[in-house]
Amino acid sequence: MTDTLTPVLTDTWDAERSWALSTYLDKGGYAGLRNALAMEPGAVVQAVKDAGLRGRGGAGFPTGMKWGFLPPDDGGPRYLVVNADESEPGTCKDIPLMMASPQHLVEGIAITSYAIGCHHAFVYVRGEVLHVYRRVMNAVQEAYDAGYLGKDVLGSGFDLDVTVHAGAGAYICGEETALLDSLEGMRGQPRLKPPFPAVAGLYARPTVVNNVESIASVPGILKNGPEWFASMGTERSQGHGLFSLSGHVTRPGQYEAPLGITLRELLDLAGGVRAGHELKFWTPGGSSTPMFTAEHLDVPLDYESVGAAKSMLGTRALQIFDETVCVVRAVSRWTDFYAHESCGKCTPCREGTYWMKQVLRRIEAGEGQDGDLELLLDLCENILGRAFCALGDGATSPVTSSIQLFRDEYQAHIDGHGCPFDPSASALFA
Ligand code: L3W
Repeated sequence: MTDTLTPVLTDTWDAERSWALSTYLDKGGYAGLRNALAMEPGAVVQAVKDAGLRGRGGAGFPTGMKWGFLPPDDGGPRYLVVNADESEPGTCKDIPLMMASPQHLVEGIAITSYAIGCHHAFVYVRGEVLHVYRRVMNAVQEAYDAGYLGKDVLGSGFDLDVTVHAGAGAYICGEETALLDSLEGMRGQPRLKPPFPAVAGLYARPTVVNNVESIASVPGILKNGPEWFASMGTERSQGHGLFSLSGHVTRPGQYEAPLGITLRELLDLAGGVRAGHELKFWTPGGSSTPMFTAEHLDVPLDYESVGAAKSMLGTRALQIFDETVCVVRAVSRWTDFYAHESCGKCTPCREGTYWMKQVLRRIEAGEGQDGDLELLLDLCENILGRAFCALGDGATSPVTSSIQLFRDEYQAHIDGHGCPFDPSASALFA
């Protein structure tokens, strides 16, 4: 386990059987659910609003407010769907969380479902990670056996069933409406919004879609109170979060810390950039967030400060690249990913990511032409804000930000008819 400043979601990760219900109960697990069941559902929603919890899946939308968007109960079903389709390049927090301590998520599902009046919740797990799917299934079964799920949860009269569903392995299914289509058995493609899922979601019924870490953060709020949660972080980005350090860092892994921590502080915990090397560029929240350089080491990692520095906090996926990495090569690999994962529904994303890939590939291969950088920026301009969902916008971030920060390096590939870097020195992009 890595160092952690706020051991909440990571509190059992060092235990031998960290994932077991008994380990979770030893740490006071399910006290939040007991507290919640003694409250009115509306008061539980209010507690999450007061805590200031914001969505941990990338967008940072206020969680309690999202729950509050559900229309009044009309007697029909309403659903909670947990987005566990983690697949953004660099993003690696929900999968470790579900592997190490899935009961945080299961308790969060029970509390959230009670708060919003849901009797059937779903967890949509990324298709490729069978071990995670099994681990969450096992955790759900343990919770059923102990009376935390099923009929008459803890004698409260509240009934809740949980279905764990494995997707088929498509990045687009992390987009909430494509996820709902996939869960309904259709090909996963984004739906037009509005209506938002809160109004017409799964099977056209009111649905809350939340990220794994968002839901896993709910038990702590109900156990310790909203003030406890709000006392961590910054004024408008409250609470704790998982920061995932990967790439050229001495001790990569998950660092749980208050929002507003800086990369410089996180690197102190993680042993710094790999020995003998220096930071060249990094992503604050996965490949879809505009990249930063060493100049941004002291930017507080909260929604407002990262936004003010012209990027996004996203999923706090801090990918660290040292001076051995060719930025063109890195961006080219990410663009391959977006082109491959584009669902094809809208023209700007389908065609734009394809052409960005072609142009980046030729620059990388030493066949770049004068005007290629303008062409890339023009392609980005024609995708940004014109694509059907956030995937298209996200695909432009690494391209535009890297040209802005490393234009000379791109130009050197074009003028020198090749890549000046030795790929084996970085040992990251084979
Ligand atoms: C009801 C309204 N609900 C907004 C809800 C909406 C959604 C949430 C946020 O993308 C970002 C993306 C990735 N009534 C509402 C309303 N909502 N207005 O609020 O919505 P939105 O559209 O701002 O974001 P999103 O579509 O959820 C998420 C970025 O996160 N990201 C994520 C990467 C990771 C993955 C992955 O690994 N699966 O996706 C990283 O930066 O690019 O910009 O629930 O319904 N009036």
